[in-house]
Amino acid sequence: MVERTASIERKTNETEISVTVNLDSSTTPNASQVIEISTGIGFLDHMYTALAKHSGISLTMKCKGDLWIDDHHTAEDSAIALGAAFKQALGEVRGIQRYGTGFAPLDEALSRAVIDICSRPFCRTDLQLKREKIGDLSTEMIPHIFYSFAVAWGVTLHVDVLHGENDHHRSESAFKALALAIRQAITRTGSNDVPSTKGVL
Ligand SMILES: [Mn+2]
Repeated sequence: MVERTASIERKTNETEISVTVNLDSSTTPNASQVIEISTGIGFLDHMYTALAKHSGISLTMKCKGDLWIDDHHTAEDSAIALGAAFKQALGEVRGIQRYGTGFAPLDEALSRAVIDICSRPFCRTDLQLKREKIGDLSTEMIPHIFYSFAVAWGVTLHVDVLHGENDHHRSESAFKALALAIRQAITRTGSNDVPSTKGVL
């Protein structure tokens, strides 16, 4: 099987980003998962690292953004680039599970993510984060990251934090739940079937 990979370069006046993904690095014999993230925002690196690790992909991401303004462009554009990389790596939606559901606890926090790789960009989140920031990442950017990622990839995504007191835990469990949902949805079925009654996605 050919490994599903993509490289994305995205440059604007606000950010300069390179992303590479390999969706099959944890399922291909003798391959190893490589994760190297550098966005300049420590907590964002932590979230993308968790997302990559638990979705079973290799991910390298370098982002130089205008952090002297704030974290907005870096957080948004890195999510757009990551979504674009998934879209490019998958190509035509064929021979994959398509739907994925993930539940991930982190101590007292529990999150649920449901994804449909369907070319219908939509995102709804209910995270109820209370703090202004976690590290150097504004909490208002976290739902925006999920939104930007989902729209760039062209997936329907629902992410809910069901329980939790600690905002670091709530956020991290949400990213891990998304990772588990992605892992399931991109799993190859072994067929070449388009997983839709329409015959096309
Ligand atoms: Mn953590």
